[in-house]
Amino acid sequence: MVQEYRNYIGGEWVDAADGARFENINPADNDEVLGTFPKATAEDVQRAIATAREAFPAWARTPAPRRGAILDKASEIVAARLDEFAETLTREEGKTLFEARGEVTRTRDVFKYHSGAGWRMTGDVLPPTSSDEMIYTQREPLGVIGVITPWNFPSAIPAWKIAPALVYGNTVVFKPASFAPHSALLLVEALLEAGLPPGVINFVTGSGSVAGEAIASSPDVDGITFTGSHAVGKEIYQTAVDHMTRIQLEMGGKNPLIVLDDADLELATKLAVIGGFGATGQVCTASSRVIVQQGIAGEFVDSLTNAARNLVVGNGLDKRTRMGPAVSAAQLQTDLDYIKIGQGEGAKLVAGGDRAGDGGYFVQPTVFDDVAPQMRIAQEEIFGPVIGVIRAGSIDDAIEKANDVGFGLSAGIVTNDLRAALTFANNVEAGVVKINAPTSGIAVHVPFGGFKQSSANTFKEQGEAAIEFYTRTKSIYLTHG
Ligand code: UN1
Repeated sequence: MVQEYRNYIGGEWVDAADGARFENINPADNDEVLGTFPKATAEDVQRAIATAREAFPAWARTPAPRRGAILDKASEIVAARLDEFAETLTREEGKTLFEARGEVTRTRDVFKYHSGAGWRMTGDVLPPTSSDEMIYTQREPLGVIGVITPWNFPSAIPAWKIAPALVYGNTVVFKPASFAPHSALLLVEALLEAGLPPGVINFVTGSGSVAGEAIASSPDVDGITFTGSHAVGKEIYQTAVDHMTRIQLEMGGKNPLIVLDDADLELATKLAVIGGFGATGQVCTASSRVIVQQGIAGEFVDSLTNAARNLVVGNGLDKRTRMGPAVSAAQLQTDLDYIKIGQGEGAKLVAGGDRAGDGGYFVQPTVFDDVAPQMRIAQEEIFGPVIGVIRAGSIDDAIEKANDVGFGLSAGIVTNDLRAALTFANNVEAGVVKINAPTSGIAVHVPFGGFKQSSANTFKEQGEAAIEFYTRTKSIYLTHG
């Protein structure tokens, strides 16, 4: 009997209004149905929003440190259930158990970090303009926040949106991606067990076109935070503008890793493998382009090719596995389509290029050499384990090529030349810069967000920057003369 999970609306666990459900499938073993989840209707989502609105005044009045204490408790619950959360994540999303444990550890840390933000919700006292005046500012929560999240980090991304939303006094309507709803449900369970009052969080699963759209088009939602594809992000933005809803969008990337002639070959290879094939390339900070200086290019391509061929692809629960499957049949098809496109464009396939193994959506770690900057595989986000190597001359040429895309999320360089590293850091168009480190992997206390088409360029998330999106500032002039 397949387990039937429910949504959480208005403090109750409920089915969709019309009873419709969808299946959660294991991408590494397509015969395994992990459970079914409600396909929320627009009406269900509207009820979730109404409940969040009702719960808002009392939650906003709860002292911020007390709100933070609930997150602190939730962090401890995540820590205690880490193995279970990680295994659930691997089963539904496909990443290796090692990667899943890393992600759930991040969730634990995000809750812990933001729990302290309750003590730091400060304002300013400003100089008076007359002798009988006092001027100060205070932070207030925005209201109801719609949280729409992707499947690739189904635990950490919702955590880093929901934790600041709650600690700053907002209530939440949370719509996770349909390919990994169980990890999302576990987060909601942890928060409720930690003592979050009913109605403060509402959990609705279902399609983006119905449930996501109901959030984006609602006049009763005060802020929407979204991570996902550029196409969907743009639709949400266009819909939300009708009500001037505050918006934060984190979208795609086509992140470059530059390898200079002086780079340590072993390090450069390792960073390309982590950045390009980590989580099966399904990371918006993935190194999908490696821009290599001519002097080291031959050696580097050999080394990367070798590493790609030796990477063990399989079920993420198996300890030998270094790369799991694509998340879905559609993502696998996209990966294979782009591999064909790359071949058609004249790039040189040097590793992978095909499906791997049976029973799941496995694809080989793939490397193209001789990629030209304007090819589609060098411009469009594939979201799979496909690295395109672009050869460059000088450092300036490498930086120019790095910037020659519509996206600007993350960018890395491998070099021991301090001057080159700083020239890169100052001139690359990206919100995150990594020197001798993988383009993917970010710290919980550091502002995160992209430039150009990678973001709405409105608000950063994570760290102390999160307060800007999740609160509004009131300026108070008090005359006491
Ligand atoms: C990371 O690089 O550790 O969806 C996180 C994504 C990004 C998060 C990347 N928003 O892949």
